[in-house]
Amino acid sequence: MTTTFSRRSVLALGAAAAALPLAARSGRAADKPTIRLSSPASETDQRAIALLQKFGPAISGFATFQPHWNATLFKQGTELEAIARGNLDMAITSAQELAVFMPEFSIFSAGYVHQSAAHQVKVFNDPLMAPLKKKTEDELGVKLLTVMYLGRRQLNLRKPKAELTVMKPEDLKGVTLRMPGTDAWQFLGKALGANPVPMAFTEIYTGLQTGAIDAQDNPLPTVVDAKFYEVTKQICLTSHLVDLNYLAISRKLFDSLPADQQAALQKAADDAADFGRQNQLKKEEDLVAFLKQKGLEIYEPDLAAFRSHVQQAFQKSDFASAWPKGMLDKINALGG
Ligand code: KDO
Repeated sequence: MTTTFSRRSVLALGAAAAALPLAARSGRAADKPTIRLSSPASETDQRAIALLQKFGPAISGFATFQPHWNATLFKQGTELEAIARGNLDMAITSAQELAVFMPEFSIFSAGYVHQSAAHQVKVFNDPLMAPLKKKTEDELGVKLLTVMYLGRRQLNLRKPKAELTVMKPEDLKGVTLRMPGTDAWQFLGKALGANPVPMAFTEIYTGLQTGAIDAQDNPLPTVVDAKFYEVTKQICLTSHLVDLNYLAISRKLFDSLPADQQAALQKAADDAADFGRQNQLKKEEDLVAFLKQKGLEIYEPDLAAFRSHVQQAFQKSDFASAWPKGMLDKINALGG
């Protein structure tokens, strides 16, 4: 079951939570706060490893990092609301979840916009992001610390290639493709040519195993980490979204820290993101061979057909009308 929440209710909560004294919000000891993060990712995901090995130790002098993986603390898609309410301190959020409150973030859910991990970093650090970051802080009470590389999303299907070969969007007609629950995600699934259905990340394995869904679209490192290769037969390398997450923190918590601790926490976030990015990029290279050894058929479709189909769908969509004028051109210019 995918949980969503109304924009208005959470924005109102954001203002309320910002008024609460920090200790009351988190129940933390006044001296060394415990910073709780909730994520649907597993503890062996490269983003988790990076936070455990780099972020936690780097802030341990002044805060205790307490991550909760596999959506065990908050369901996927409810973390931003939890931070806005003052019930959670950090999350690994996404442009698609932010787009629920600020439609302009949907520009990063449009297929084939970001070209690479390096492009993501350039865009996140470019002045074009300033209004989006400010709006996220002002309206949600959430500070976007840094951009994390999730990987290139690929089509991962239950059926073997002999039964279903996906070369162009038309081949996905009638294929039930699980996508995360927000509108922007569902639209991407539709833009690919499939029949998108909402399902929480933690339910994908069973969905593939039982046939409730025909396919999912996570990057190769996730296919391995979540063992989706055990219940699927092929991967069609659409690379339809060079996907990212944002490491997010309660603005109230961040602002409560003295300047030196704010700087240390920011550096810890950036260092962890860099560490995770390099490891995730290496895994993406290495895992094609691993997955072929596991018996999966891996092939490239007609990328031009997918790119034009997806880009045209987004350009004509209501999402595009929410994108700040000229922003797509600026993003493209940063891609080189
Ligand atoms: C997913 O649900 O497919 C997704 O990849 C969406 C991402 O934004 C992120 O939430 C991710 O799941 C989780 O971190 C699990 O890897």
